[in-house]
Amino acid sequence: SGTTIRLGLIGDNIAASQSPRLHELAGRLCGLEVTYERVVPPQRGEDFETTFQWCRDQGFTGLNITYPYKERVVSLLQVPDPAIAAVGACNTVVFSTTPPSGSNTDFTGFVGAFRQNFGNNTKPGAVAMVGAGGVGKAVAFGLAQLGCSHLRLFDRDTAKAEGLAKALMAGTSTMRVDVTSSVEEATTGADGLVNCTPLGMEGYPGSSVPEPLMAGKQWAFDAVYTPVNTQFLQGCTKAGLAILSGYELFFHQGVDAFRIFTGHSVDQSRLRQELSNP
Ligand code: SKM
Repeated sequence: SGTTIRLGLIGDNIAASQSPRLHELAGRLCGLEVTYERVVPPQRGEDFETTFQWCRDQGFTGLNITYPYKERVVSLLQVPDPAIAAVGACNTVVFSTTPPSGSNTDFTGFVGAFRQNFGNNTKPGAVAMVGAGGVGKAVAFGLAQLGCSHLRLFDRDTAKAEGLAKALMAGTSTMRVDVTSSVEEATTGADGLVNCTPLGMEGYPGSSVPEPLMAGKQWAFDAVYTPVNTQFLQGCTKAGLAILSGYELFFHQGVDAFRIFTGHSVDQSRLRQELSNP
């Protein structure tokens, strides 16, 4: 038998994460011995940097990084891909280099999920996005990569929306970006609706977009995946929009991270099948 590939996830609120299952199943399908641990700095009584260094010293092969550390981790890393450096957040780290190298599979995973579900040549059109936090950054850069013509961004924290708009416009993309002062204004003239707020997650009931604003749009994506069928996606389904669920992003970011960690491309349909068995 080969050596164990030790992986983990650092985050503050990860008890319900499905990543350990995804990576351990992917390992099994590839004939690799993979372990994947949840590592929670406050539970260890440490700050993020101390926990990160501990993982490195313990010989972890790599890590996923989630809320609230995706931006903070960047200063500890090299980020070789300029497209990912521009995002300003990382969710995937490998320790084989010094400094460790960072990637963002929320970005690549969103692009992959969009193409797989809506077709390789489908463009997003004009998009209303609510929520400009960690995952919002990756999704917004993903929309630019997919050829989105116009992003209309709303966050109730206007400074966050403006910061993201600036970062997007500093990139090479030709996407037009507007920060709006309401959700309603963001959705005016949009083809696609994107929720990148935590609204709809277990414990955060509601929808970032009221139902009357869904009518006449083409498609919708929700970054929330617990539950998969959120109030937002239920409303969009009723209004006749094509749906991309947060589960698709979770799945694709995991497959992309597994490839970065191990060099193996897992059979996606077999992994989906295995994951759907309780
Ligand atoms: O970016 C991902 C991360 O890699 C894993 C994760 C999870 O397990 O809940 C969520 C996202 O932040």
